[in-house]
Amino acid sequence: MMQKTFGMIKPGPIAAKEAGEVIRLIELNGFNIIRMEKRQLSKQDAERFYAVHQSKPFFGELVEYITSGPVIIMALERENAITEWRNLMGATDPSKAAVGTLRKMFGENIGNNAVHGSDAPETATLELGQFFPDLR
Ligand code: 3AN
Repeated sequence: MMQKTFGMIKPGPIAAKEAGEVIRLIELNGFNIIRMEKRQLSKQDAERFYAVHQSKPFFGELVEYITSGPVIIMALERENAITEWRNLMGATDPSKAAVGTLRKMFGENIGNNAVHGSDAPETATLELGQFFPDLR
C-alpha cells in the first residue's frame, strides 16, 4: 500500500551538519521526499505537535529541545511508509536502537534522538495536516 508519513530531522543532526547524510539514507531506503522544508518551530508549533505528550514529565524539555534550532520537516511517501520510516529511525532510545538505524547513527540520547516519525495512520494525518496543510 502506497502511503505517506510525516518525518522530521531534529535540531541535533542539523547542528552537527549531518542532515545531508540523513536525507541521503532516506532516499537510499526507497522514500520519495514529496515535501521538505527547513524551519524554526515556534513554541506554539511545538506544543501543538507534542500535544499527546502534554502530561509527561519531559514535555517541557521536549518543547525546549525541538525549538532549540531549526528542524527539517518532510512528507515521505513509499510502500508502508509509516512502518518503514519507524524501522529506519530505530528505537526511541538511541542506545537501544539497532545498528544501521538513524537513531543509532545520529542520536545522542532519548531526548536528542535525531529524527521523528508518525507512529500510526491517524498521527500521520494529524502531523502532515499541521505542517503541510495543502497536501492531500
Ligand atoms: P517515538 O519518537 O519513538 O515515537 P515517543 O512517542 O515515546 O517516542 O516519545 C516522543 C519523544 O519524546 C521522543 N522522540 C523522545 O525524544 C522523547 N522522549 C520519550 N521518552 C523520553 C524520556 N523518558 N525522557 C526524555 N524524552 C523522552
